[in-house]
Amino acid sequence: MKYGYFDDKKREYVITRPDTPAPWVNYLGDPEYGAIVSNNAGGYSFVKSGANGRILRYVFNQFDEPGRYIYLRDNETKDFWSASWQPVGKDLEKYKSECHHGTAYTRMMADYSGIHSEVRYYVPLGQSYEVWSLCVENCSDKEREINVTGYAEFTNNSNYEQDQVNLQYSQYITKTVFRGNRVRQMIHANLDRLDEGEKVDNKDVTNRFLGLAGVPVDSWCGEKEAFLGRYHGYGNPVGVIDGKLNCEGNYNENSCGALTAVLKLAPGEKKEMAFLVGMKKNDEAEAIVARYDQNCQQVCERELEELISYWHGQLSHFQIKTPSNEFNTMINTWNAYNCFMTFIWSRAASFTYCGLRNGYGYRDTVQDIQGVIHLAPEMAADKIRFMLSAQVDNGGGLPLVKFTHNPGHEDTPDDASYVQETGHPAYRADDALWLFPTVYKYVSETGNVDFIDEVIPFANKDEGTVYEHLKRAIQFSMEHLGKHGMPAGLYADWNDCLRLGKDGESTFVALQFYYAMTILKEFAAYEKDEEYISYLEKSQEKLGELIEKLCWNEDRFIRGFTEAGEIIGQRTDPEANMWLNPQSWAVISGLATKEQSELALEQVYERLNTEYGAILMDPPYHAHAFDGALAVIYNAGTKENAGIFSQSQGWIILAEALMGHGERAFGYFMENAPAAQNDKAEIRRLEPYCYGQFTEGKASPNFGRSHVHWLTGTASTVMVGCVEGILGMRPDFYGLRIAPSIPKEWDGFEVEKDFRGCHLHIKVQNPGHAESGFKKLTVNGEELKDNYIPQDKLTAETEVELYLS
Ligand code: IFM
Repeated sequence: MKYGYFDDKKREYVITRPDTPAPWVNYLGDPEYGAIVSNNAGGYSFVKSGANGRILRYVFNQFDEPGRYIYLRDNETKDFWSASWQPVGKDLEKYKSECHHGTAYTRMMADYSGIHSEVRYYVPLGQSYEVWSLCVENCSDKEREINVTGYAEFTNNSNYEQDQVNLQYSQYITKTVFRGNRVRQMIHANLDRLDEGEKVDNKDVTNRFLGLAGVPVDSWCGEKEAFLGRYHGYGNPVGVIDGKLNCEGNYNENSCGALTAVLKLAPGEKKEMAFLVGMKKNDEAEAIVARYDQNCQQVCERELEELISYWHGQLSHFQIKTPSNEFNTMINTWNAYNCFMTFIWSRAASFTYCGLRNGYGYRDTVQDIQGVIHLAPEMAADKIRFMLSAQVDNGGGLPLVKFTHNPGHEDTPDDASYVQETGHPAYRADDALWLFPTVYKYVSETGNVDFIDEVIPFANKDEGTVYEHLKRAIQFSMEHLGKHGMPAGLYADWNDCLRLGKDGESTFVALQFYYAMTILKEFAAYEKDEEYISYLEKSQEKLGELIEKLCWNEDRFIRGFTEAGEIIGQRTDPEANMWLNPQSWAVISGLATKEQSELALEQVYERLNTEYGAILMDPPYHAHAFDGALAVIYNAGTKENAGIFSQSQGWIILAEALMGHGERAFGYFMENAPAAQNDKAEIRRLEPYCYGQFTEGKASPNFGRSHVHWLTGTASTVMVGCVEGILGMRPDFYGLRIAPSIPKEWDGFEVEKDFRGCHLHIKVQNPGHAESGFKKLTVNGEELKDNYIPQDKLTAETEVELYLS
């Protein structure tokens, strides 16, 4: 079933049926002011932190309520509806609507009883408040009097938990008043006698507002229950039914902002206005509303244009044209925007994450960076610096990097204080190893090899060059080896549900470690660090031999060893005998021989692949889980217990592509690509334009249903799998290799890529319908000897033509 379509020109997803199987949401704003809005206007806003800066209330797991509601009422018939289908939920035979989610804005159009409305929700670029820009038009042939009411449900406390559960406190600190064209909410208003900067019990007055610009306010309300009315709900608030709000504020109940304007519209006439919401002092709020009051339409138009041109500009650095619309729309717009959102928000705020995690997960964040390197490498570099500054001087990563991170002064998992504050009791085996591909990708994208000489502090004390940081990460793994001499599993590896312990060993980490040494050898060569190169060569050879000897099991790589020496993931195990990640990573790391790679990938295809992607392992744990197999707590076919863990899909795409298997690589992409399931919304449920953390596997009765939208490592790994793998864009320190792996049926494809200050027009031709390979490459008409373009061949506008066959 289909609920909408992609408008690729405008980079919008257009929802044509509002009764979607789940809230389909969009992200507005930036780290200063975040806002999430669903296709039915459900959602919330926050300043800096979803947990501690929450302005608008949203009740999780509760049918997408409340939200940024705009009600319309015909004062003659007393009939009312909303600018989004919900919350009033009119009969869809009579109520026609569209919701356009774009890059950092959402537009909703509705037509009902001869009245057309269009609301545009956005956060102006660089500002920390939000705008609900509204146009109401009378399309009927008689004059109409229409009440417009904007409703914003404020939290009583900026802390999400306090607002939701500590009612004996949070209700008694909040009140609202009216100020000309605004409802002003104050929290801890009784502290208003304090001087600037003074605090009582660390608290001062917090101010929020809902303002209306462009039209005069006729009536207002500042208290939720008075607005809704007891035994009423968001779909039939008494304030809207009555046609006039009570003009009273809140004192010791739930605060809200509700403002009504009365519009008299001649036939064909339209009126523009804007509701404004934020957390601002009274005079700042007054100035904000005033800015929109005179030329509301022009101001909003200009701000939206700025926003669109900023985001479209970011996406323009890498654009493709292939025979697959699904692939184009994901790479050009939606996967890319998804990558930016995970890059910005990590796992902080969505309809699944409420923001209570008070920091960045180390591995998640270092992985997320990879998804934006080809689009915004310098933005990525800043985050890489930040993550390097969260590496402990022993080389390990801080499992959780606090939002208040203070490089050089942090405590670590070795300190009880860190454990108590973050809930992370120990180091994880993989965290710092993610730095290797991420730093390598940044340096290769930009050619800025000197980056590795930049000095960056460690999290707890001291500082070192990026090169030194990477060496310490190697040292960390070297100092945490298990019984056989492979990297220990520690508290977890990539798989949070696999606790192999300090003497157990992880094949995945061993493969990451092997790969890390390959990368570091390249940096060491640049540094002319001969002694270290020979150390890495010997260590890598030894590790390689161990992995070969201990982990290859006829046609697959095992998953590791428990502390007791039990093998995980061997062919004969009754459960979890085939794991996805060790197979893909054996290829990505460069460890597996060609024969092993072919065999292992074939096993993945036969044993793990499904129509919605490859499952993480099989069969699911049920009766034979070892102590550290935490995945058994999940229902079979769910998350790490044999779910289709979508992040791993990116790695299998990459592995197949590296082997030149274009058909398979693209097949894996399509199986789990949101856009490719646009007509299966009733099965997938999640938005068809963003990735989810996992899809229920074949052991689930809901096979194909997907969960945990937007903020997932899937966005970046699939992006890398597609850009480096399928499209074959593989820069290194000194140039760009182009080695696509594509479906045979493609005649070719085109890429527009900004690269090191030049613009590349890349045309790949495939007349012989190969799935990979190389026949000829020309750069600005000059034929080169293979598929590698050295940096000195690049010109401001570089024409590249590659023949695969
Ligand atoms: O790798 C982890 C990630 O850090 C958090 N979500 C689950 C993934 C797999 O366990």
